Amino acid sequence: MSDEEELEIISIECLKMSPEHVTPENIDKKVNDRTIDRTAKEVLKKTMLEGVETVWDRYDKQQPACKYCSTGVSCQRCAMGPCRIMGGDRVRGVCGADADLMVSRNLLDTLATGAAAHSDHGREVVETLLMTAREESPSYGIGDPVKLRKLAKEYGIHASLPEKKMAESLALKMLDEYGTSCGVLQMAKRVPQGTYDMWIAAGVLPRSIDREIVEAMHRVHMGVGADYKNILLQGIRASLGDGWGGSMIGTEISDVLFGTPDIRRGKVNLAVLKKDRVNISLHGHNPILSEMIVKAAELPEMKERAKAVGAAGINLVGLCCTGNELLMRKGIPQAGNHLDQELVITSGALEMMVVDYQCIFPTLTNTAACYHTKVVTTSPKAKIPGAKYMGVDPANAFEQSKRMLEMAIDNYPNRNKNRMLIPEGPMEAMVGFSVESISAALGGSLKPLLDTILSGKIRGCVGIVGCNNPKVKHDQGHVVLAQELIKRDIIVVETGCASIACAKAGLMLPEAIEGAGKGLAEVCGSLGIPPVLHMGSCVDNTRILNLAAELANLAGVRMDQLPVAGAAPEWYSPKATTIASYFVGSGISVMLGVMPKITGSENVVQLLTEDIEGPLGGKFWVETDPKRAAAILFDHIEMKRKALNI
Ligand code: BF8
Repeated sequence: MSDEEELEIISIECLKMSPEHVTPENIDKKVNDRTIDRTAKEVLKKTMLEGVETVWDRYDKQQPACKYCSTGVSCQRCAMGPCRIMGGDRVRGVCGADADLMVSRNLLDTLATGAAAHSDHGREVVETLLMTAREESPSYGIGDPVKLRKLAKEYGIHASLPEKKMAESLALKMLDEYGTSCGVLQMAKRVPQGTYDMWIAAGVLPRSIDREIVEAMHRVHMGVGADYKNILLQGIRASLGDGWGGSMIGTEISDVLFGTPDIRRGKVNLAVLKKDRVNISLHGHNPILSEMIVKAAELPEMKERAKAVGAAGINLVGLCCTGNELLMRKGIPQAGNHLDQELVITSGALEMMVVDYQCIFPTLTNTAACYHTKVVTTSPKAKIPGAKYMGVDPANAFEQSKRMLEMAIDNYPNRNKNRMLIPEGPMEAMVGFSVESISAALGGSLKPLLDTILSGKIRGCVGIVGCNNPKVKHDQGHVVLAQELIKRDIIVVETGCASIACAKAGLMLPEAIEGAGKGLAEVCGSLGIPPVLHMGSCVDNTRILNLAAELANLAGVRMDQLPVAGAAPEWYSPKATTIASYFVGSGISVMLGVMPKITGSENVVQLLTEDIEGPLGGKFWVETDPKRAAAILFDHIEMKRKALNI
């Protein structure tokens, strides 16, 4: 396969909305209905005036949504169908599947998709470690040798091995966990014994990472099983295999390669784009490439080249989870979250968007075709018509990064300054809250955090995670929920697009304690930290798992006994479904702000919102109003406190 090609570049057109789409009378209302982000509003208004289509327009065009698909009672799995459950005498598909079976199989499919996406990302990270250890990828190194040694010890690797040998051995042992030969995931043993025992009793202890995903895909085949409960338990098992396996490997080994994040300051929102610089956005998920682009942008020859085309330099900005990885480790500015990705282009100020995979709109090249922006895809898994494909692997990543930067710089003179709008005023945020940096800030242990929870100054902790979804006003679900929780003395930890939303809203500054309750404000004030902590990208939800596991181990309780919960107010992706399920499977109940496609089966709803709590300790709630969601989460935390007598 060629590592470089242009794909159907001439057929890509700028997608336009019809001129009646907006009028001077309705435009401000439309913009205000779509987002709460000040900088996104400015650029969105310009975009709408220019008639360039965005995700919100496509969402509107899809309404009304199909009621069978929305409730999970349509099935596309085999050639006897497609089928729908329509009521009356049409309550089974051609094969005989009823609503419970259709809904549970569809959900298992989604959970397996999410687990596959995250875990495959983790595999690429650990393969990079293997190549680095074998000196096959000279641009990479060991960024955190302490973490390498700690993980090596956990995996039973001898401490006397030289660093590269140790890294090779660790990488091979982790890669083995993707297959089936070990039959157990090492990092799953980080949970308290009581939680581990619950997994065994419920039959959800993951045996390997890939195996659970493959078995899930086996089970969604027609005629394999007809018991919705048994089908959904496999969804939990595959999700746990991702959370305590594939995703956790992604986080831990990214730290080994690039360094474990430290607390630092960064800037967020669309105002991080710069008028006089070559703007390049790094979008997607895996830090393997973006770290090399950051390194290449430091080269004097790149700075000289930028000057030669009249630019003051190169301005790298992050988007989505790649952006979170770079913000946490390097302080690279973060331009925005999921629903900002088109706006970065429609600002008219972006020379290049480099993407790897996941959460990348397939129409980004259409958006780019309305401006001068070049889109570069880099993974053989993720080619997009109209983008330039420049295949990247750990051996060539640095060289390819240099070539991408040169192309972006050479594109700077093509910018039409008359069509450019960069909002003023980036927001500052304090970021980099890994478990290690939190522990270091507390003097080397999480015990002080546990003590403040036990004393009641902090009532508990909620992880707000996940995406944006045009069904929810952009960022509002995250921001309002976080504000309501900190008011109630609940500390909030965040990842993914949720963390970007709250950073943009100023909740990740120490001054945000002004909106917090007295106890939380006192604790965060004394430490000089915000009440809402940025813990990283979506794979970094495993940092939240580790935080909870360490607190539970310190307190001597199971995970489900902790006064903690999760929330995904604006989730859209299969990965978010998997994350929510590994939280629930780990005993941490989760609040969803968007209804999953399950309401076609009362039994599935009953299982996920009530019955699952018995064997696993966690369950789901769905509440679209973030204020009501905060009240439910607070009650849950108080109930957990009462049960612990604290
Ligand atoms: O993995 S939060 S929209 S960018 S899926 Fe995607 Fe959702 Fe954002 Fe990162 Ni996570």
